Amino acid sequence: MRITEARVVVTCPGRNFVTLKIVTDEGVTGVGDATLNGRELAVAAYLREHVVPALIGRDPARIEDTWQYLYKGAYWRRGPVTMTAIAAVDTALWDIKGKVAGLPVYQLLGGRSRDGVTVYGHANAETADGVLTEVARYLDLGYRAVRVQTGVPGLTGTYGVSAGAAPYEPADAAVPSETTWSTRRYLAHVPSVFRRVREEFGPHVMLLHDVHHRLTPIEAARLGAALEPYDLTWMEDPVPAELQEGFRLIRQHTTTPIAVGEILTSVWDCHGLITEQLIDYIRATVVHAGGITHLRRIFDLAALHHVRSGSHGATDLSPVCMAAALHLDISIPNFGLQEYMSHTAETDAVFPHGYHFADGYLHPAEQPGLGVDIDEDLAARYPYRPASLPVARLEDGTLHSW
Ligand code: EZ4
Ligand code: CO
Repeated sequence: MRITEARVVVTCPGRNFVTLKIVTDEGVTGVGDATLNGRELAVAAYLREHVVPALIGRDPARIEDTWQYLYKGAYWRRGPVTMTAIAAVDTALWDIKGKVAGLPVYQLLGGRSRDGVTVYGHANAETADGVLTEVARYLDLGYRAVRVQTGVPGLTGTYGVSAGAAPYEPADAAVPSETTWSTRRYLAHVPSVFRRVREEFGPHVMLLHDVHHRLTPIEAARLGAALEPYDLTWMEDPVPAELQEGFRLIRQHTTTPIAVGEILTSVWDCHGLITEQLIDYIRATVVHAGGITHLRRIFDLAALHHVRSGSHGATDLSPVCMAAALHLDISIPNFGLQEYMSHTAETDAVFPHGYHFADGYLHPAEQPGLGVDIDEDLAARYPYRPASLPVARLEDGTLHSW
């Protein structure tokens, strides 16, 4: 079998997605997500100009060799654009291998290690009262784990909190919008929100919180300590992750578990965090960390060091990524949690998929391959719209960490 064509599809059914579709001479096809929020066209060009020409004529069965070829052959290693492009190829090749074998991809990865993939949903609201209503709504839907985010009194617009009832969509303007951030106001507010959520819902629901890289290590240490009475499952992205040593300081001061990794793209970006056991959950994803092949390598390293998976699953990760993530999640020994924000009906229609939610769990599709596809005719009806993530400034105008 040979690869005869690889198409890069850019579409915007409510938000932007980039998808690679690989076609073979025997008619078997595979799909891979290549979406990099706010930088979509950089990956599309990387694929079209530099990767697709090298794929034509290759044997799609050689997944590991193709990964090594694209990674080592580029000379320029790592980074989100490169790793997302490689991920798209890798994911599509696993899809093809599953279809050829007649098996869902998780069977190729060793089969099930659990019955379902525990997911967490997003309870967002401007106020603490509002977020109690949202948590109740998720619990009614069957969720066992809920991420809790609220606005901060005195600040207008907080990242991760939707304006209305719809799931929040942070890439909101062609040129980045600007928000204001105050660490003092934030730290003064968050513990009181979790006190109320625990009082209302008791000890059993798993609660999570995303700091979105906003604090310094000592500030994060203080927040972690302040949240200990409310028994969080994790505190996410407490500090920007470029400086892995920063996590050592947080670790010395709090037992609140730490999750990090949604912007990390390779095992070399997180090996210190993992091998020193500075984190509890690694949130790298199929689409941004080199595909199923490389993410499995990260998760295997994590398994040796008591670190569990907690993959990113916001709406900018397409149903193709989610399908791939679920095959890994169901098969690895050290699965922790999977983030899940359901997509809009328009997105679901462009990406028909076989995975489904039931009783707090997602279940991967049982059909051969990943169990997801892209309807290219429908996708063509939604042209790309430039959309960037916002930036945050301190009250005095200083550009803040992100
Ligand atoms: O900022 O998906 O945990 N989820 C998040 C998301 C990310 C966006 C970035 O593209 O932090 O909101
Ligand atoms: Co996050």
